[in-house]
Amino acid sequence: MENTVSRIDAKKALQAVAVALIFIMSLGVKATVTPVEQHGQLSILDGQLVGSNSQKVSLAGPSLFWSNNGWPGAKYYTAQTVEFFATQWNASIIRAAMAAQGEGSYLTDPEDNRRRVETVVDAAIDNGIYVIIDWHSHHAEQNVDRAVAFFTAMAAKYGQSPNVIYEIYNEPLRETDWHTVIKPYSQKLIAAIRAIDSDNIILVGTQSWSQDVDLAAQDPLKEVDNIAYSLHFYAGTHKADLREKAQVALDAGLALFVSEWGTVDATGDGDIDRESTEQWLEFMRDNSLSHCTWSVVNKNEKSAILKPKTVSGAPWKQDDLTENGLYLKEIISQWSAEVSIIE
Ligand code: IDC
Repeated sequence: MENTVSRIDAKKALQAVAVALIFIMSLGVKATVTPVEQHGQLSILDGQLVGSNSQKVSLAGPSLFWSNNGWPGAKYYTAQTVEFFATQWNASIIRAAMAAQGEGSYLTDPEDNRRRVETVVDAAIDNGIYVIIDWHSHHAEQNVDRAVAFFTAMAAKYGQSPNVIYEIYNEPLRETDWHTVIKPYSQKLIAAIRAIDSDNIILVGTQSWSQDVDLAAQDPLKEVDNIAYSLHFYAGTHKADLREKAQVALDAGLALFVSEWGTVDATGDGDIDRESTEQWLEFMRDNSLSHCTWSVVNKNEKSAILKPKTVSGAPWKQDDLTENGLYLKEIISQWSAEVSIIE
């Protein structure tokens, strides 16, 4: 009798050890396989973002706010912010929206803004996630030489790193013509980057605040590899008609990348439109699009992820997050699991 009991106990103990071991190993696997270790060098294959094994990749994460000196987003360009989103939100990408217009931007204060971007890029590399270096401007064609010099420096410093994605023009305005202004600007920037970095992804902004991807499809860039076109939407304002434009571009074989989107109106404010957001999420899942959402800031506007009272740095508690922050956390933290189930 005693023997039976001790055999059962021993078996139970062994089982418990095995479960504990599997649990510890799974923690180890999770902690060691980062998104960049998993996907490696990204490229565009037949209009789709893929990893080094040619598997489809769909990344998700937040966009930082404008980086201007003195603006409310600048204080969040820290290593702690990047680590927070990588580890607490399971983000596979983060976007540094480097201000390239107006007071306190890279145009007036290049060292401060470049330092902020580099802090974020270095932290993304440390955390094994992808990072977008975005020239956040609505008038990039007015400062082509500055943009060329900046991206040349970024390519020289980070071109060897698979983590880095270049976004050369956030949002050209509606009146900024694709054919005669944006396309030639993009060709110059792409040539400057490709002179140093032969393969990292380059995101090209499109006419009308990066919405007219259908216009780009009529006259795409030729003889350049690993280019994706930016598609931006704000769910409260943009609905099925913008998805139709996106579908035209996808059908024409363009790779699209949602480098910025919001759950609210295009103003960055207004109510969260969950119904429209869910439709957009389905569209992005179906087409395996990658996306970054607006934005990491504590400004008093509905798209802000942090409450106005949240002035300290990361890590943040649930109570520091706005309604939008909580919703986006749910979306981003589940994204890679959802996408892999679909595939
Ligand atoms: C908005 C900010 C807002 C700021 C404004 C300045 O949310 O606080 O006053 O910029 O221009 C974009 C832009 C992004 C905008 C965002 C919301 O890329 O810079 O941020 N938006 O309007 N495109 C569509 C919407």
